[in-house]
Amino acid sequence: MNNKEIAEIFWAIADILEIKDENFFRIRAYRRAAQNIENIADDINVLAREQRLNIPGVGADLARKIKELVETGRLAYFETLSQSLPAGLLQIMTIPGVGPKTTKLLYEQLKIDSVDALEKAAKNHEIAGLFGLKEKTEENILKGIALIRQSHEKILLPEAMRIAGLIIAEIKKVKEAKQISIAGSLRRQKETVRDIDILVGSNQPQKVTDAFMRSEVAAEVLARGATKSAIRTHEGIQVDMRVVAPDSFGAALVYFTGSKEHNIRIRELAKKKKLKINEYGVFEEEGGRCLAGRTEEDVYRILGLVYIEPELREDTREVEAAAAGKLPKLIKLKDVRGDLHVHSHWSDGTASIAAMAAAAQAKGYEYMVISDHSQWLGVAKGLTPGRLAQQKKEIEALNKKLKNFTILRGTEVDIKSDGTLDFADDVLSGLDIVLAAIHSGFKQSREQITERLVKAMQNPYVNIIVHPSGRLINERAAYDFDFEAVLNTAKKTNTALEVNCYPKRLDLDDRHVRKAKEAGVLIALGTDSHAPEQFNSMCLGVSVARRGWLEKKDVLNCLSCKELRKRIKKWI
Ligand code: DGT
Ligand code: CA
Repeated sequence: MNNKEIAEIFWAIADILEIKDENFFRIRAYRRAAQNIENIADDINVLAREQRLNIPGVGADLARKIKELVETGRLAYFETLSQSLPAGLLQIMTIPGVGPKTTKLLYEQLKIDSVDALEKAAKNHEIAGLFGLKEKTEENILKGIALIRQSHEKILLPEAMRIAGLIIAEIKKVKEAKQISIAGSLRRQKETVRDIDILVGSNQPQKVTDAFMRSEVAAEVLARGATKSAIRTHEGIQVDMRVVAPDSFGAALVYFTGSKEHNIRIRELAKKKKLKINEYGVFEEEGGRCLAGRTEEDVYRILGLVYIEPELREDTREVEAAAAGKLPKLIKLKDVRGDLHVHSHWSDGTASIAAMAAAAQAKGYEYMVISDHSQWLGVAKGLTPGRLAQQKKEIEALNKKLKNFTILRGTEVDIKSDGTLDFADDVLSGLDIVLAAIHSGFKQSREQITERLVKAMQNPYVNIIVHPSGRLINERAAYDFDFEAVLNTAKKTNTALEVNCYPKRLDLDDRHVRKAKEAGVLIALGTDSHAPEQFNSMCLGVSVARRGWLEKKDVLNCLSCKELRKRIKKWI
């Protein structure tokens, strides 16, 4: 079981305990542990095996439960607890606005034990009148059910960025809006976000709020206050907007960008300096004089810190690094000089190599790697060695014509279920660069998958492992593998690991990336473009890289084409 699966069991336990009116502190303990298990980069299986389960919020009892889950894949306590409740009650609790108390009431009074039964009761107006529940509650329940059916999924970063862009364009038209920014997890560029947060600096909140409500993306107004309002978009996404005085904008931006944990950390720091920080500014504890507030830079400076980029504000040692002047100089999109993962219509891409090269050149790149699939992947029209040789002629002819741009000849060679590669070494040796990936056997054991990846990296021609964890956001969890072992081998064999920029992959994720950097393993950014417009997703990979603390020097494709060729030489 991976970290997420174990965390989900803890979340579920907390929900069940809440329905059962159990001790508040116990419930909170499970939620805290679940959150921390989700947030750590370390593989919980490794931690359990090595008796290193010193995760915040995980005491002896929870550690025993984690061990049981890791060793047996089951938890007797959870099974017994689940059986004590009808299964549908847990689903009912996920409906917005329906908490454990209402769930319990509906079950005890109306025997409602499933989302379907709840929908029926709300439609038949059986709920209004029940212990103070109103007709409005029925409406809200029906809306909530529609919402959870429509999107039980988290919002992907590019979708949230698109919607935020539309709203900001609308607010920009209001001349009284002096400063505008995204905030929250979106500004921190998390791979998925729960909602969109927008912050505006203005002395005329009314006018700004009007523009927000008028925006074409708004389907429904959820709240409208003097400085805080919220809408729901046609896609069912909630957007919160806050308007603050321009003099407080910087302090408010720090506060509403978060993360909550980062805010707590800087509040502690302020306290040590006898200062008070909140969304209005930084104040002297004695006397209350305001020392900073208009810009984020001012706020951090008064606290004795250099500016901390939003992507780093996760309370993962960034405050200490800022105090010591040791923050990384984060990679930027413009530092990227080529795309390392591109498909053409030779395999499952939609466009010719020439069209893909033109699109890459339009992005300002010096090179791209054509990495069409290998023969085993029949569904993707994988290339045989014969077709790969034909492709070579086309690429060589194009390279002769192209100015200031090089098409590197590569492959995305399949790592077969026994860990052997889909092309023989003499085929691989003729290429400029070799990408290797797993496309099957996701359910193999942890040992088998790890062995496959390790074996692939030990091949003298493999330069990059692409989408190393195999996850698809909202669809498929990563396969189980020993990331530490992969990092060790990557380091030893001079193999880079990819951050695949495809919005549903973003694989490796930010936490893995940080570990790779710490282990001295290079990261390769690849869009995995199958069509010219997909080159745009490089910015998502850059966001993951930034969240993983990467600098230009940590990323393979910040090198020039010449330097790249030199760097990828293997030494085993
Ligand atoms: P999300 O929306 O779950 O993807 O993540 P965030 O970080 O955008 O969370 P959200 O929307 O609940 O709140 C936005 C920011 O507001 C959050 O990052 C930090 C700040 N914030 C919210 N609630 C609290 C709080 O209770 N304490 C502190 N210190 N900050 C808070
Ligand atoms: Ca948010």
